[in-house]
Amino acid sequence: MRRKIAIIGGGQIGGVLAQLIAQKQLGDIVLFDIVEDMPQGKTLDIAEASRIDGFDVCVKGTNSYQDIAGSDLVIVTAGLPRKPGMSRDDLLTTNAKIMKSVAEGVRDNAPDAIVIVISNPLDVMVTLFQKVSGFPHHRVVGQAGVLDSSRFATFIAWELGLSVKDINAPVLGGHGDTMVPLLRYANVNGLPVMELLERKYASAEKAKEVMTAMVERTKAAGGEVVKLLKTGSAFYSPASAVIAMTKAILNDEKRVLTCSAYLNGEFSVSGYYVGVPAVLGAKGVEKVLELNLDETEQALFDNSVNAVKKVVAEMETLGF
Ligand code: TXD
Repeated sequence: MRRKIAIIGGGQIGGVLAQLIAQKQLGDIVLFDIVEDMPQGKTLDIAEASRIDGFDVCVKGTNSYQDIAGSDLVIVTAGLPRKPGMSRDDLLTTNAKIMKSVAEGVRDNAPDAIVIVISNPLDVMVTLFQKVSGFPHHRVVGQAGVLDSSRFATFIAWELGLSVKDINAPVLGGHGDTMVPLLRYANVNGLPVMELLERKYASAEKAKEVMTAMVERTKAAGGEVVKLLKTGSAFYSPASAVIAMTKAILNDEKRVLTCSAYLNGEFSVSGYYVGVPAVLGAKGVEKVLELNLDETEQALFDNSVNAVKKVVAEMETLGF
């Protein structure tokens, strides 16, 4: 039987996602938005490429939550993006209102779905979706780490002149300015990136300087794109990141991907969604994999968790 995938929010990310899902034939698609006609227009446009791209899936645009009934997977992209000068946390008030209504719509119409949330501020929006929907924690997950890690890997590939395919560069923590790129774990098919940098520059000091610049660029990478686009935020790469998670879930791949997952004591955190390595399969988040963090890394991770906690508390004082 074909899978059914609902995308809530048919804006920049939602549109690219619908096209990628169709081209990859991952399932039938329902694109929902509150804006009248827009999701219908985008899906018509995508469907009319089916003969050219050779895909057979149904692509439907809608303004009615009833159309998402029976979805195996729901991807939530609804919410405003940043403008230049804004932090992700500045989106809290507006996007919390949107997320609450989305969670109610999904809860009432697709109660058995696994849900990937992508709207910002990410970890807090995942928290809110789970709270309002009442879905089990393992069925609600956020996308951030796949993209943040890909950004870090891209900068390392450019620096070393090596294929990005061979680079693993985990980024943990909340999806904000405090995220934690793990330079000690960054490797090129097992070879530590730090060692390759030291060899390239014949200087431990210079290697550290170059790595620090890449870490800082990774942390600010979302803002770098916002500054260039001026009217919105990144959308191609976030959509690609969601595709990796979608495949892992729908094909029960057991991939280890960094995502915003609910922590129940792992990494010494309980009761919060934060970016950590997780096993994604048919049940959603099947396991959180812990890493040994040294003192500095744990301190950076704790700092990032505290930043998430602060915004969750702020959201609660707003009545959500
Ligand atoms: O890696 C990540 N997690 C992210 C997240 C990377 C980049 C951007 N990220 C965030 O995703 C961004 O900060 C936003 O919060 C979301 C969506 O970004 P996008 O660029 O797709 O924003 P758009 O183009 O403005 O699209 C949002 C759509 C738009 O069509 C609105 O009409 C719709 O959301 N919208 C709603 N849909 C359903 N229900 C409600 N209530 C609603 N309100 C607005």
